[in-house]
Amino acid sequence: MKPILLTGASGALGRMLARELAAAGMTLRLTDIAAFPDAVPEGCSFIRADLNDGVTIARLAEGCAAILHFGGISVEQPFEDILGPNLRGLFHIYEAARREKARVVFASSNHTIGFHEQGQSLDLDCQFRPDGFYGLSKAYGELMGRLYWDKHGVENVNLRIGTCLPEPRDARALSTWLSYPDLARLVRACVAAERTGHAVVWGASANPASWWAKDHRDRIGWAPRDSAEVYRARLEGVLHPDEVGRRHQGGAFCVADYSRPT
Ligand code: 15L
Repeated sequence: MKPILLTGASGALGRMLARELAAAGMTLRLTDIAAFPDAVPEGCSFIRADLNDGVTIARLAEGCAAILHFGGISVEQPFEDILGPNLRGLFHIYEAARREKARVVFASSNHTIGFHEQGQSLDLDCQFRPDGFYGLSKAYGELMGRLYWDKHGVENVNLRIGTCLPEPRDARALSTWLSYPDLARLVRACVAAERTGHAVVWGASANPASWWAKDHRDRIGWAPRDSAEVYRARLEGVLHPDEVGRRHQGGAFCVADYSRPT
């Protein structure tokens, strides 16, 4: 079985995926700009690398069946900080995938659509409404996937991840929460799927309060099993202090540097 490259391996989701996917029998090549803080799972390797370094990324991807791209900046930051890891880095990932005929599983984000209002139901083809430079970089990533599928036949699954934490922490997450086990099963399904083409899947558990509807999950063969609803009593009063954060799906990310006159 060919190895799988996992970028962003030292982050919270990367560490969880490294553990779960290795336990499921995958041979992983782990990479991150930061050191890997855990013991490297048996049969796997870790190499420190910067996504800006296309030569190293190409070498890391050699012989891989898939690239699970969880690397890059994962929160709102100034444009200049996002540019290298999230835009140039993504180009290196896709060029490597093209060379290796590998599938890309991309950790996109709900912040691609963050300025849609809470309560509004969205399908996968809704308009991008990024809520910052981070969300904009994720929309760019999804479109990069569109381009490389249409032009080069590189398969890719774009996971529009909501709030992926061990437990939801506020009222917004009753709609956006994705449990760790649901994410691990989703990523395994993305690797195992026969054919994906260019696909978009909302990365959320089976939350009855979800704002997200149609996507390509049937093509991947995944259905979430967990639900944030069991936390409702504790969380429904935990609202963002700012009206802009309460009104929009992206929550706190919409508030950062917000200066639109009322
Ligand atoms: C994300 O994309 C972020 O990486 C994460 O830190 C959370 O804030 C999450 O979205 C969210 O929207 O809750």
